[in-house]
Amino acid sequence: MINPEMNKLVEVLLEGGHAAALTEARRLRIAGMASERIVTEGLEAAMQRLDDKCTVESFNLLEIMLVGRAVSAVVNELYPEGVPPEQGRDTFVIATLEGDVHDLGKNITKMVLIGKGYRVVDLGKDCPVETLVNAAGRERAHAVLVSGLITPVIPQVRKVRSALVEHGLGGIRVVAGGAALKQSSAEALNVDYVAETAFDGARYLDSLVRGALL
Ligand code: B12
Repeated sequence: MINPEMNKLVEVLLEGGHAAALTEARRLRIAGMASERIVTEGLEAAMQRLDDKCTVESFNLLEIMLVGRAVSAVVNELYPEGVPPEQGRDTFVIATLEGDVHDLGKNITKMVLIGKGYRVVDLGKDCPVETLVNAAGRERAHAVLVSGLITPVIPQVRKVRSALVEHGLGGIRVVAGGAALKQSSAEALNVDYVAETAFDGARYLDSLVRGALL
């Protein structure tokens, strides 16, 4: 059930209208609504609706990107300095690893997670495993997320867990996604989960957070 106060925001977000979403978020703030509630009850509700619409048979990339852009604009408006750690539900570090310059899927995953109220530290593309692991420690990440679109990046993905263990961060979950990785199993990639889509990955992370396994 969507909080009626959030109806307008959810509606304009799902239309991908980022200017209208910004106007509505500002109106809610001026009316005294806390940023955290706008994220958890407004943005998250919009992401849930989008998730329900996006099945394997019906997956509209442009629509997802437009909604994602609108969600990002609202998050930037609410938190110009980034979501503070104490307000984000949990922190995830995300990257496309060294050798791979594809980043559209990573960016969508980041937007979906931000829309659900998580704090996401984005290390970009072509990122060395060492940089990813250092950031996971520095940012006290609850999970490390890797996106991979080309097969040659698979050996890098396989290194992530052992690098985390070497840094004393072996308890951090590793989630993989992206066209080249979802053809492999979690076991073959040495990760905890391989996501079919950004929403599937978000559901997996939600289930860990709900079960307080992170
Ligand atoms: C766009 C594109 C490019 C763009 C990338 C632009 C950018 N900024 O990303 C450019 C032109 C730069 C490019 C370059 C190359 N590309 Co290219 N590219 C593509 C293309 C057409 C689409 C990829 C894409 O963005 N899909 C849309 C996104 C949204 O989908 P996605 O990443 O899977 O993400 C979804 C999920 O998987 C999930 N997800 C993604 N990551 C993660 C991570 C986590 C943690 C989670 C939970 C979920 C998740 O979220 C998304 C939404 O659900 C594909 C073909 C294809 N049909 O896939 C080839 C493709 C990936 N490219 C390919 C190749 C070979 C290359 C090049 C090597 C070409 C060359 N010879 O130079 C270079 C790569 C150079 C390098 N070192 O990386 C091959 C890879 C083959 C392979 N298996 O190795 C493909 C498959 C084309 C092909 N059929 O040959 N490419």
